[in-house]
Amino acid sequence: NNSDTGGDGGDAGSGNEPIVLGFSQVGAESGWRTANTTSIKESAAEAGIELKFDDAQGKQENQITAIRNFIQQKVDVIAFSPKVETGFETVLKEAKDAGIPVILTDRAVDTQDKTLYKSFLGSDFVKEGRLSGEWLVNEMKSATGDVNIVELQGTTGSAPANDRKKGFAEAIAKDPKLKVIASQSGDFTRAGGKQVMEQFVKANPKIDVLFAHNDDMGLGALEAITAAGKVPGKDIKIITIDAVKDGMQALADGKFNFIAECSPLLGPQLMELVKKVNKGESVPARIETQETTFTQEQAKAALPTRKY
Ligand code: GYE
Repeated sequence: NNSDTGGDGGDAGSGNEPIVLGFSQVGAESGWRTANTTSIKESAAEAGIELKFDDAQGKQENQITAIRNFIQQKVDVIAFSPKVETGFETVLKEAKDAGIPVILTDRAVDTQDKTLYKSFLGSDFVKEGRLSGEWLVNEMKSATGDVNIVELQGTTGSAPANDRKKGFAEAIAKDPKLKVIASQSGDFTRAGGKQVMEQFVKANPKIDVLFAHNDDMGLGALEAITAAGKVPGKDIKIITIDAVKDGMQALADGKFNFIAECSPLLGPQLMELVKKVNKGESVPARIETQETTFTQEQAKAALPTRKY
């Protein structure tokens, strides 16, 4: 356990004192993020864990400050969803030196030293990109001529943007007529998706497919596509990732064509991990979220019971 930190909460979890968890959230950029925040807050309350929640409002420096504050407050466990993959090494070392275990949720960091965190709980983003690409390869198997694809990337430098791009590129490489003609970040937001898609449709007379790294950017892009006189889901096929309610609705309505699911409901598994690392028990270094994919028909069937 971490009772050697010398903090007042050093015996947390052993008696009446609740475990104190410091959680640094990236921001509130998407429907996914909102559902993720709700899941974490609700699960902490259910598990009897005292949550210190910080919203970094999309800024890495705010996340670093929040983590430093958690260290100073001598919380029992720190968890966070790192905005980008690089630049967290120093603050992770500070947590380790203070004897406070860290759990990564949702997004990974790119560090050599794997002892800087106890576990990484989240999705396989490369797989999400690959499943999206594989669907497209099959969908376009009898198409003739070039298939022009535009890509709306997530936040630059984030694990989901890097990995989804990679997985998609690998899958579509199997069919040389599938060509990514433009690829740019829309920062995982609706406004970003709309703005970048406006530029895409202006610059490219023939766009057959949009691959958006999340539902929100795809939803923003719908407006740009319609404004350009094209029919989303028909003239331009749309693939997204997440499967939040608004995305699933667009899929059921025939405006999107395919979604690879990315579950934001990480709270319950995170609280289990928090309890274990607080007791000093060993935990798996990597815990992968279970996910599926949705076609338009599958979205229609799933929507009535979809929780977020
Ligand atoms: O796909 C996107 C959100 O990190 C998995 O971040 C998460 C991504 C999610 O803004 O909608």
